[in-house]
Amino acid sequence: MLKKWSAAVLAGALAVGALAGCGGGDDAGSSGGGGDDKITMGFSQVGAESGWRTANTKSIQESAAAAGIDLKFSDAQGKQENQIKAIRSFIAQRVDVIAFSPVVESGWDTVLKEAKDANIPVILTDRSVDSQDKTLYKTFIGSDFVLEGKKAGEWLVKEYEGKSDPVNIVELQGTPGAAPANDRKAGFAEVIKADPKFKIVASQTGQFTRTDGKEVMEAFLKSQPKIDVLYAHNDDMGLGAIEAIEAAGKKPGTDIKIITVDAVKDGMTALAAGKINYIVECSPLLGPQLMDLAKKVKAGETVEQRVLTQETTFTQEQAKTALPDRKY
Ligand code: GZL
Repeated sequence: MLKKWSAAVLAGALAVGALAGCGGGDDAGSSGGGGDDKITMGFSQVGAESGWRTANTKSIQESAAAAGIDLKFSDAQGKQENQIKAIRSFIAQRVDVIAFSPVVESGWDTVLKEAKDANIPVILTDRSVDSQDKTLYKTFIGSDFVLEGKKAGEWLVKEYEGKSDPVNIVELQGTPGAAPANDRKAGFAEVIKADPKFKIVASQTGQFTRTDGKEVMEAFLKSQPKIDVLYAHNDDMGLGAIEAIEAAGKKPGTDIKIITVDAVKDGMTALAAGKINYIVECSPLLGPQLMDLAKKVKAGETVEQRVLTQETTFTQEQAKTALPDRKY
């Protein structure tokens, strides 16, 4: 009898131990803790709206693989609600780190607080948020979009130095509410306001896409008696606008000077061909630095609150030289 009892107790103890181990294993596996060093990152991407975004996604996916980081990647198709859903799913999956490029600046505090309460660090990449509570994310790695807008304005001021005739500018804005759209607009306006000959006669979103950039430029060409300059917040909208300008029988880069931002290969090709006059670079190659930051954050190391990406500008001549080596 005693033997039967002890066997039953032993079997029960083993069963309980296994369950606990399984529960612990689940936690350990999903949270990456318990000696399992592999980091799991949940990444929510804006979408696939432009050549820049495609290059950015490639950089993140390739860098995660190279860093041995398990990447759960979600494409939000340009919708904030999809990003919020993805972040909540990452929290439920107990990933080690959440990273995302916020499609717009506002409306993130609630879900970022949920991540903080779940003790999952968040890294912002590419675009930032307007949350006042800086403890809601560990760091933001991306460009200075206001400076990019200023660089575009500074080129224009130099281009028209010494001239007094009015310069009519049309502007293709990025996605409404997105940090690059808000800031590139502000930086450009700040520089050109110094000289009253510069006038933005029309400004409208082209959603960072070629299709919308072309459609809006067609409307500008119909509504504006005289357009001297196009300032597009990214290459893709500028390339769409070039199609509209050529269809209207005008020469892009000559009849209408064009300034864009990004410096993706198609934009640089148009710049080298003289269809764009100046491009301000915005690097999408954020993957390697993001993975380094994720490892530091996971290891509990302190990281700088703001990591600024280094970038430059290109004239038509510089584009001809740079094109062969462009990575994106
Ligand atoms: C900028 C990035 C912008 C690019 C666009 O960092 O968020 O979004 O300039 C892209 O091409 O769509």
